[in-house]
Amino acid sequence: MIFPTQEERLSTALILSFYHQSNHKPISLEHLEELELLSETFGVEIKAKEAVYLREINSATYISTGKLEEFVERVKNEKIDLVILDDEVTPAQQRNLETAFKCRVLDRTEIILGVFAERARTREARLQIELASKTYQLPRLTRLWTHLSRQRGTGGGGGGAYLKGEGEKQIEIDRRILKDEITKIRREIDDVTAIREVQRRDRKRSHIPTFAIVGYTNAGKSTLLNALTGADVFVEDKLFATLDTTTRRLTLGNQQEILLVDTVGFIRKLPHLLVAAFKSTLEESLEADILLHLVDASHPLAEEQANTTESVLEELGAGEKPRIFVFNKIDKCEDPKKLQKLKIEFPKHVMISALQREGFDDLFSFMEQELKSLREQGTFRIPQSDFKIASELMRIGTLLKKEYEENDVILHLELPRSASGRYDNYRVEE
Ligand SMILES: Nc1nc2c(ncn2[C@@H]2O[C@H](COP(=O)(O)OP(=O)(O)OP(=O)(O)O)[C@@H](O)[C@H]2O)c(=O)[nH]1
Ligand SMILES: [Mg+2]
Repeated sequence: MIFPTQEERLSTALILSFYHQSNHKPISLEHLEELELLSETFGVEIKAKEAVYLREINSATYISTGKLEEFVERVKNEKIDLVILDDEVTPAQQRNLETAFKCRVLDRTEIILGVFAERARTREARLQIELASKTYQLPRLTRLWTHLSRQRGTGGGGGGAYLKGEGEKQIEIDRRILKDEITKIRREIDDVTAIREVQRRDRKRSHIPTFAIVGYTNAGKSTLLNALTGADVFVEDKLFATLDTTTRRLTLGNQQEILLVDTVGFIRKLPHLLVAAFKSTLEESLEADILLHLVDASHPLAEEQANTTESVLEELGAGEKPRIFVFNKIDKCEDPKKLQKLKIEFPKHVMISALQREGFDDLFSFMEQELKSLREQGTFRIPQSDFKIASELMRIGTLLKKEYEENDVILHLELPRSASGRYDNYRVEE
């Protein structure tokens, strides 16, 4: 894994967010706060932070010259050894900034990649993240701090982190090493994916309808799963507490059994390179019948977070999946106007507090309703010669009653509306 390196972990950091219109300062401050949480999860100590107004972007250094001088001074005086930016900058800008600051500069993407690298559990997720990290690193190899052999601890210890005058030749070698590694990881991913595909095809599709809890990181997804099912998923007031999926059974008020899946959270400006990694982790939830989109309604940026989640879902091909918006943390919603706006924007919603276990009855009846609209009951008469159809129906539906008449079998089932049309030839009126 390329980063975070041990040195970066022990760093003290200056974190900066940016806004380009003077009235966007409050939003920028919220983004700064999120970056702070992310950076802390990454493992660095925050020494200074600022939301910076940039009238225009300096093409060489991103930050305007005057501002940059100011921050360079601060970095020097406060003995800061890492600068973290909320915006993504070009490899050249990053290089120039590192030269100016005389310390390492990381952007948000690298921080997110680092957090994921640390927390991913499954082999596929690890490989995907490694691929993303290395692909990200490739155009940035000319930077001062990326000499590979040093990071692997084989480059003869000692010496400061400041590698002045690394030869072009070394960079060329590093680039080749990296490219080889990328090819190798790609191949490994292909292998893992192939195995998973086979497993998926073999996996007997469960008759039990599945709900996936999706939503922005820290919305309270794991808290909800735990509260509803008595599961014991790790909950933390940190970003990306969950990176794996957990599935539990749950019985709704009408005795309907369902499966509930907890998933990794989403985040704004999710690095594109990580979408593939997300996809593999999210596969189970993308196969769910219904999504519970959990929103931290008490968060100042609740609306932005909900929209971010929606666009990532779309990117993952789940834009059309039926969903219920679940407004969580209703116990600490202080701004009724904001809540009202959220309600108008997402009319199909229910309000809960996962922590205080409030609103669960409403949530259950919403879930029951939604499920009903997706499934229907039907009776099918199938001749013995079409035995395969009967077993197919029993696999995709829930069998309510089975009878035999002469050589036919009569099945009463509840099954997904999306599938039932295919069997119209066998359907009988009751
Ligand atoms: N006040 C309040 N806090 C809540 C509620 N639900 C969850 N929290 C808190 O929100 C924080 C995040 O909860 P998690 O359940 O870890 O959130 P998550 O969505 O699983 O987060 P990630 O796994 O990081 O994406 C924790 O500190 C919870 O105690 C709620 O209804 N009210
Ligand atoms: Mg979680």
